[in-house]
Amino acid sequence: MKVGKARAYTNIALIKYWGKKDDQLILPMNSSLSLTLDTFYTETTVSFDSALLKDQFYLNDQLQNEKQTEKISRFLDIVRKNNQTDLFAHVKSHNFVPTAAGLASSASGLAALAGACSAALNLDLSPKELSILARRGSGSACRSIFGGFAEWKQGDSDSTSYAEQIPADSWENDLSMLFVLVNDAQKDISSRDGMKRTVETSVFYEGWLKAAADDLSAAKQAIKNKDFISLGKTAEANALRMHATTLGATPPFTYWSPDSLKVMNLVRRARTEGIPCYFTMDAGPNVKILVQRKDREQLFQFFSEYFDKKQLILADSGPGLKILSSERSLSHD
Ligand code: 2P0
Repeated sequence: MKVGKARAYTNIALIKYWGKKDDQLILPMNSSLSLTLDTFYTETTVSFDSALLKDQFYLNDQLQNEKQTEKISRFLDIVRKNNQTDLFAHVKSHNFVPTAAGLASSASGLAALAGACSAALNLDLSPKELSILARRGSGSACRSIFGGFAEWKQGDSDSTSYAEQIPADSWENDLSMLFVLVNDAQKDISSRDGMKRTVETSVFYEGWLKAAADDLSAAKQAIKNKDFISLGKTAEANALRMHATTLGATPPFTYWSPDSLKVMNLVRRARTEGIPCYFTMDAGPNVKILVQRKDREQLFQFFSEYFDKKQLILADSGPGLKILSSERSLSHD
């Protein structure tokens, strides 16, 4: 039996990944930039075992059905093919999220799985190689190999599309995010389906690509200058541009709920009241608010007047992938 264990933290994109140019290899249409956070993470143990007749996937101690296991098995197939093994695996994942609010992230999940596979098979992969491997499971996972700021350079092939840490002289430790978990009655459109429909049909997609390239340059410059206002403004504009593309798709769709709009307006009001903060949103109705760490409690108080405290979660900048053990070091777990 070959066993490996790893932990990866989720990341939130400040410049969004939205669209693929290769669905199979998961090559993105644009480069993206993220902040890894410390509050939400996944721990995964992989055991490649000759006694198994198929892959088994347990999430939070629940055996997952065939459909839920499919994404994991497809990823394991890539690992098996790359490493000339035909062993099936037992995969045990725990998502650590403060509430059962549907914040389970494919970014932390697939990054942890890539790390655990690398540990189990003693692959000795570099961070760049781990990022490439994680990308094959889920695009955003390639950024969770790194702590702090990461840039996923889109590249144009399997070996040239990977994330790198953006050195920021520890400025990332001055930043926090407030998650506002809002209710949503709508049926989910997965990010995978949403971005595909947008690339194929949105009349706004070309504009998105042009803006995303400019936004990325502006965000990198803001990080270099440690300019919070500039980074926040750029991230907020970029999120709005991404979400605008969904309205130009056929059929049109949106991830926003009435409460998402309420949070966006409150963020604008918080700014006028002297708390610099900026929102971003992903493929769902929850809103994430970028704020300087020194202001995070004040922002929490501001929002607790409008939302239940259970709907509010603060996160700080988080670390990169941690390999927790491999076959020979299980006792160090
Ligand atoms: C991001 N999102 O940059 C963007 C913004 C959602 C909106 O990456 O198909 O789960 O597995 O590559 O990584 C979510 O998409 O999609 C995502 P796949 P993934 O964070």
